[in-house]
Amino acid sequence: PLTAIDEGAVLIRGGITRHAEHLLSDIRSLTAQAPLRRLYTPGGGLMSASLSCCGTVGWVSDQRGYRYQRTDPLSGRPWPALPASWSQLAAQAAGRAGYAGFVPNSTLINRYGRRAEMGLHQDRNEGDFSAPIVSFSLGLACLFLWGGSTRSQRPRRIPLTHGDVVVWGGPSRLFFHGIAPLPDGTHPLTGPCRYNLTFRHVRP
Ligand code: MD5
Ligand code: FE
Repeated sequence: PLTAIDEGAVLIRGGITRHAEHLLSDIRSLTAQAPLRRLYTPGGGLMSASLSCCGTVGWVSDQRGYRYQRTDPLSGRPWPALPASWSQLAAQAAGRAGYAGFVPNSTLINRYGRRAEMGLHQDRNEGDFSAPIVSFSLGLACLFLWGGSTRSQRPRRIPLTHGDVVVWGGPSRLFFHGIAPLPDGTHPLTGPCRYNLTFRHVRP
């Protein structure tokens, strides 16, 4: 079932439910190579969600700013490769949403534990805004905050649950968005947390 949530943004409820175990087992092996870690914002705040990456580049935040880079700052080594099955699932979701030919070269793995959240922000370090971003939700449900093109627009609250896929492209690509503090709970496959995978095409 496809739902348009905005211009260029499509929600596919349960789009990856049948791949959840496989995705979670890949997450375990990828984060054994590049551990989940909490990052500092350039302003000095500690983010409440933990992050890891795979692909030819990964997203990094520190005192120097936000950027994509080829190596994991924790190890100095390249990020783990983006699994071919992940690229395939992301491309398939993008295709269903009307974005043919999506080839991700980076995936951010976000882990939200108890009360973790993500403040309203835009994703603008990718350099290529013609490509959509594809998002997979796993584990505990959350409230997604969907703003507009300006920070001052009051965000809509959209529940995202285990197995949901969202594709953000076109006019929605640079909209403000965030995640409300994760409610308490446990999920049979992830325990007390939510994982979010975002597939991106980053211009080198
Ligand atoms: C999450 N992740 O569920 C959220 C929301 C992130 C992030 O925001 O940057 O890792 S996934 C929704 C999303 C992600 C990227 C871009 C857009 C929406 N968008 O262009 O609207 O962990
Ligand atoms: Fe984002």
